[in-house]
Amino acid sequence: MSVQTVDRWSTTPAHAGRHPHTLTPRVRRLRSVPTPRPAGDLSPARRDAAVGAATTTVLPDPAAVELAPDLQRLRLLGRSGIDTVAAKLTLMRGRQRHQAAGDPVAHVSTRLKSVESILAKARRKDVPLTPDAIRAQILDVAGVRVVCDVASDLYRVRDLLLAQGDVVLLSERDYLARPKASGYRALHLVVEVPVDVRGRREHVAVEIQLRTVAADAWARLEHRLAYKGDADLPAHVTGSLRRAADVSWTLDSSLELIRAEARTAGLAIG
Ligand code: 0O2
Repeated sequence: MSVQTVDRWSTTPAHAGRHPHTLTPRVRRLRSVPTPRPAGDLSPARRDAAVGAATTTVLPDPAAVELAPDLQRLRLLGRSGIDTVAAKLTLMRGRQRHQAAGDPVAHVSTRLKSVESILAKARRKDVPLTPDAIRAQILDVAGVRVVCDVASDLYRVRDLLLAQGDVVLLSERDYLARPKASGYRALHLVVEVPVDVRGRREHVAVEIQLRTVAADAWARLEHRLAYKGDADLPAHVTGSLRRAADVSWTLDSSLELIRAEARTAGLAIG
């Protein structure tokens, strides 16, 4: 999984090949920005060069530098939370296969928010820039995305996960029952799971996004193109995205119907 400036969802384990305390490249750069010498110490030629360079230097984000150790600790907890949820999903899928109920999950991916992303979200939501406030209010530092073939399986996975006593539901948003204006459909849960870090038990929030394969394909494209309004999309592209959201819902409904018909006909689905 990438933990660089741009957050990415990935099917590889959250901790692959990284030391847990490693800073993101951006924060490492921020911390290594040299303190400028006062311009008065320099020769006139060097002073001119320094002034020119100073106008192009990107100043470090003081909050990122100040909060980096706490946010890295939050990310470390988040990584453990992701591992815990991923392990529970693996166990649950194995049980379902064993009970011949069929694995409800097509694939799983995970994402850990970068320090920059956590801070950006805290600022956007007016969360005070303190470690406690960020931990209490930014609940999607750790993300697990579960993609299923059919919509009813999203609820089945939710129920099976929550049936495990130590998975506590903090909140649920059903964008399947009430799609977003963009056409986005998914079931979002924020759960709390216990993790043991250096002999201490902690409870960590993990956001679980459950989507169908069709809704996931749509959302990944829409996220790159339009989500959060970073780009002004031409009206015909926005229109096509809207229509594609409807088509993906039609596909999901058809797949659901086929599965119900197969069950009624006593066909094994596997
Ligand atoms: P990432 O890296 O994909 O996780 P906010 O996070 O402020 O946008 P909120 O209220 O915290 O919103 O949570 P919400 O809207 O329930 O879910 C946010 C996440 O759901 C986003 O995460 C997206 O992954 C996804 N999402 C929500 N709405 C849309 C949408 O309209 N289109 C698409 N493609 N995805 C959506 P992040 O943080 O954007 O990034």
